[in-house]
Amino acid sequence: MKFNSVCILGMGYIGLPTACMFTQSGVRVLGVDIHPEIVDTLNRGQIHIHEPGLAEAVNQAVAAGMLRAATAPQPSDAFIIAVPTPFYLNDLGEHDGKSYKKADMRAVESAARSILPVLRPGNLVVLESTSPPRTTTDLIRPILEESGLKAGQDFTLAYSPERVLPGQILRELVENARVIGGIDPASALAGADLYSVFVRGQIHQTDSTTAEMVKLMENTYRDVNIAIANEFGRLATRFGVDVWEAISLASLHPRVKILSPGPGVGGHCISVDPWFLVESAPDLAQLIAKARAVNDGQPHFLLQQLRAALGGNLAGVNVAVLGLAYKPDVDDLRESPAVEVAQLLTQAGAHVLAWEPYKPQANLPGVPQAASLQQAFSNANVLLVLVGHSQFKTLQPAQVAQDTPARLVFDAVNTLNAPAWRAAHFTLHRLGDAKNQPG
Ligand code: SAJ
Repeated sequence: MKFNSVCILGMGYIGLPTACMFTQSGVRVLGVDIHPEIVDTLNRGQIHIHEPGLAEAVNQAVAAGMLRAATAPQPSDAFIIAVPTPFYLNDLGEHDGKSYKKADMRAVESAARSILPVLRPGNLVVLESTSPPRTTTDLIRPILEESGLKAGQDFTLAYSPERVLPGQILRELVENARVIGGIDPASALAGADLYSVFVRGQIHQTDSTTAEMVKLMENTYRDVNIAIANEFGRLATRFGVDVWEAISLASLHPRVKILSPGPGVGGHCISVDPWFLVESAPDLAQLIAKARAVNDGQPHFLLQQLRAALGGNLAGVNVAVLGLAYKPDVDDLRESPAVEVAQLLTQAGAHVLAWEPYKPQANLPGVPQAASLQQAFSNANVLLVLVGHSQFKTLQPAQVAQDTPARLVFDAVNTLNAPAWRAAHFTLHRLGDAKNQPG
């Protein structure tokens, strides 16, 4: 099947780079976004998000007349839905008296509905947004069939998850293996034809529900593995063990690779996607729900450990919080456990001054930010490292000792060179290390 034009709904971290990939292979793209200011920015050849290489790609695509943006879809050969699926923050599902977070499918639903007036026989529709199992068949299909056209007969319909890592999206979109699940084999084939326009990795065809599960399984697998690392950290604390030493020794086993404990799991994927399985089958997804609870509880565990290191009291302590991002060397604060730790500290009466090199002015409630690392250091009683940013790894402890009155350091991500900091007369605590406890 040949595609001359594609309409992509949702001009975010996935939709916009995907649009550029199509245009570079000669396919015209209409990028749809409900926010008029995003549409205007794109039509000027500019971008509203940060991703290496994207600004140039959009500029070229718009200048060449291959990419246009609009607030509503227009007739095209194929439609790709790439809008966000967050979860409801307050409206929780329930099972057995327990509360669960629920996926917010409103953006996906209204994107699908907006295609109705322009859906034509012979079209392909692909959902890329991370979604609970059976969304393509049970939610998208009935909406699209309100057009009077029949899926699998008049148009093809598929699900294809994105698996790219922020910071490397343009490369990974092309190189990563791609899974395309159709509501029938013809739909999977049409999807494979569409993505083979720019994908150089292998394209695997399957059914749509399997493809939905694959994406959720990938991120759930990682979440559960991080949860066990966090639980090992808690156990090590109980038994007087250094979890970092124990993890490196256990990982010498040829079939064992243990991830790292930390302040918790953040970002918009791994801390969210497991809930899509839990909400769909709470009676079955018990380990997954438990892993979420362990990871969500990690900021509280960290606070308890810090309190103990400070001799039992957080009130009135000046804490220099180093790092707010959800992981090293990104500017993304979404669902970041570091932000939660900072807020919990403020609630506990500590005076927080946070330094986030990638977002010095985030304006978060309960998280006063320093204008510089030096300012965060200047009046601190304790330095709390929450993210393994390169800037923190390369700190020189002898220099820091001159910049701060603090002599207590708590490293929640094992990113500092502990012997060097101790040699510079800092009292260094590490999350999950009860073996090398100072004092
Ligand atoms: N984390 C730990 N310990 C570890 C590893 C990570 O505490 O050993 C924490 C990180 O600090 C962070 C969170 O987990 O807070 C998630 O970080 P990550 O690097 O594991 O994942 P993301 O969210 O940046 O990207 C993931 C990727 N999925 C997998 O690795 C299975 C990526 O391929 C997906 O495209 C992306 O989710 C997504 O969009 O779903």
